[in-house]
Amino acid sequence: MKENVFNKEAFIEDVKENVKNLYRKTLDEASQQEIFQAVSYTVKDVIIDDWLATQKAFDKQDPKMVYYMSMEFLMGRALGNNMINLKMYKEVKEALEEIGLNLDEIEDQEPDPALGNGGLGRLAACFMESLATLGYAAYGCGIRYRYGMFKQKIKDGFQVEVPDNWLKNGYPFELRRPEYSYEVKFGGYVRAEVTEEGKTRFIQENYQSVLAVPYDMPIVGYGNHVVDTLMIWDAEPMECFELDSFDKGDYHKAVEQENLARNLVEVLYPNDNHIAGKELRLKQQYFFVSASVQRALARYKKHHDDIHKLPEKVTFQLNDTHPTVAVAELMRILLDEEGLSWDEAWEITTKTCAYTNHTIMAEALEKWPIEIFSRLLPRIYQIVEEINRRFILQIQAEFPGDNGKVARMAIVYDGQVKMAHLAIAAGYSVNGVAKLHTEILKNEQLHDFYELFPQKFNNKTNGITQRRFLMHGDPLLADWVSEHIGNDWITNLAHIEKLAIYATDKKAQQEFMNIKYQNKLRLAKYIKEHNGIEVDPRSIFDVQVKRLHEYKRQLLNILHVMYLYNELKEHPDMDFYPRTFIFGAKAAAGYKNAKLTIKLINNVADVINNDRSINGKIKVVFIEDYRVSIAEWIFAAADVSEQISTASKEASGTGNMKFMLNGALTLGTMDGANVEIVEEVGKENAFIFGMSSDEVIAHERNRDYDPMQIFNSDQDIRKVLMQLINGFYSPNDPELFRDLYNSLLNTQCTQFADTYFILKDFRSYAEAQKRVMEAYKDEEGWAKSAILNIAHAGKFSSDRTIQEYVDDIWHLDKITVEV
Ligand code: F55
Repeated sequence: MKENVFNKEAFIEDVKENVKNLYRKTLDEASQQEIFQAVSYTVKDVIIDDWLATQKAFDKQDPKMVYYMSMEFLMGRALGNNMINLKMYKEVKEALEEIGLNLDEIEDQEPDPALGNGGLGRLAACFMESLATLGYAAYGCGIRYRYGMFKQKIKDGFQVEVPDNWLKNGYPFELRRPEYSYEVKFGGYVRAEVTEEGKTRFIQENYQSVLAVPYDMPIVGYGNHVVDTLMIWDAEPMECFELDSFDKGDYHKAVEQENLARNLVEVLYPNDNHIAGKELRLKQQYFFVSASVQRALARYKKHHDDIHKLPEKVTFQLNDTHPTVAVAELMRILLDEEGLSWDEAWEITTKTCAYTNHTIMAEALEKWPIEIFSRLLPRIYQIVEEINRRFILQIQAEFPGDNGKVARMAIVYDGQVKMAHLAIAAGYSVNGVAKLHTEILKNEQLHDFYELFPQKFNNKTNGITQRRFLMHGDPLLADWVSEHIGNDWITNLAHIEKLAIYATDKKAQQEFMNIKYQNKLRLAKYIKEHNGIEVDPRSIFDVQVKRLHEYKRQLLNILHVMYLYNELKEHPDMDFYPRTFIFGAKAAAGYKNAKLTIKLINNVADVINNDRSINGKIKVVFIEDYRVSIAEWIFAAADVSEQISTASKEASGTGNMKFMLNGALTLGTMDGANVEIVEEVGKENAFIFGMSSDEVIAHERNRDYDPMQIFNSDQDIRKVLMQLINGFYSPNDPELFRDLYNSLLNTQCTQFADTYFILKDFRSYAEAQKRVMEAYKDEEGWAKSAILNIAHAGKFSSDRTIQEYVDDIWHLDKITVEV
């Protein structure tokens, strides 16, 4: 295999050419944004050859491929990671430096493509990168939202949402592919027609349609010349040819159709773990799913003539229920367009689709009112009804006389279409995203389905890509790791275990702490520039960054900060190690308590940061617009990783893994993948607290938890809670935080108070925080634990996760790309 031999001069020449052709400028006249574009096009030139070669390899080697269907791909910036995976990052950095350009500054010009909310979307991005790196043929299928996740501004402590116009300067790493466009139909009605052979055909009529046009983005594998493809669909108006034949002169309909195309992909719904149930969202789902399934089948048929063998070459992985309508769309195409019988079509569909569950939160389970579903997708609804009819027969045959089962398991019930039930009935695999999560699915939430289909259920613990979250985000640490154990870890993270022998090596400990200090300086500088707050890089950086959600309990964290501050004011000479509490989080735009928690964090920050009497011992920082690019720096700078969700609620978490890989210690509950992190690194190298998931589930079942008892018996907690409603942190509006207080202590209705057990876990959390402080004072002990965390992070590579998907679910063939 030919290695990419990097030629500095040629690269720089190419950049200059691009600046000239794109902007009619010389390099020194060009802006940083223009230089970013020019460098990106130069890098894209390199990628294109591998991309072509990969497609050739697909054609020749005919591997089985996965279509990873996801409403969200939270890719983060591409330029830096593409260069890393092309193994040219350092060379380009040097070459640019020689002509007076700074690569960090250039990378900083790229908008973060934020076509996702949080964990689920970022997981999809990590999976694509691992698929390419491991040499598997994969397509990511998603939506090219005109506006991604909103940008967050903090004004007077409140979150303000600003549209994310990520395409405004043009995005250099995408390729429009109009030749692969497909029509997608909505609405109208279904007419049944009997053919000459006596078969019934179903024809959708009087529908509106849009043209789905794909944009391809390259997914570059690490050092293997494999370039997979993320295809994201844009919606364009149809060229009205349908109107010519059918509704000639229907001006109104033409306008409607055009509006449909315009609105369809306008914006990503900014909710995580919560369903808004909007009709437009169902349209988005069917739109990208229909187009993707059509493209997948067209590709298959180009190379194969027996549609019955589709499952030998194609698998559709459904990232949560959002793309589950794929099941019915595949059935529709097989029945109505390929002319197969129901049994043939079902046989193929149930060997092709597999489903991943990402949450047990009830409010995140997708259900569509029949009225909306059947009006928008009339033919798809008929098919879902028939799947449901047969599924109910199966339930009744398996559990005769148990009507509860039908009520709980039916796909269409109570006026609603239940997407998870459809995904499980039709999928050949159902997986959770961490061991504990999968157990809860089997034993609690999906227990009925587990009894019916035990063989479908399996676990795939999430992972993250070390190429982005160590090599790119933390280059000092990455180089240090390589100096000690070589660089096998880059493509096989299990090898990072070899670092363990350095955990007790004094020199290594010093070097590690020094690297952490450099990363803290980098973040402190950013905080000074963006927040105007001085933070001490020698203080403990205690970090909670993730979406804002009540179950993630940012409120527990900030209440504890309020408590610590009270303690410090009361006992100024108490034993205390300086702490910097760092938060970053976006709240869904309509989520009141989440937004109020952001305001609380900012108000607490204001009071504490400006109280000179505590000598800067506590600082609180809320980082505005938390996103992938700044996340990379935050993980690198963290000492403590806050993973404090109510046990049983966080399906996995992936931030926890990114912190671990960067040598931060976990302060967390036994929830999600924290359980497996502790299993790998040992309880003594983490700070675990709080109720177990079994305890939480038992309290929920028995409804026997009363936060008022805790309020009445614990005066420190009482003092903190009173500060929420006595104006201590909001003198001009003492009632401001009343809703947060009520969420913890609703005096009218104690049963619905503190649903996330914040007061219940408070003492145990505070005690764990004390252990953190004690541990940090012992610098050598801390460094040892941190190094052991890195050394035991091997399991949490998304390469490992993907290999498990391949072995147990997808059964893909590896490809090799010759260049
Ligand atoms: C987005 C939209 C809807 Cl409608 C529902 C959920 C989401 C979403 O973003 N969910 C999400 O991020 N779930 C997370 O998935 C991660 C990857 O598996 C898990 O690590 C995490 O625990 C889970 O909350």
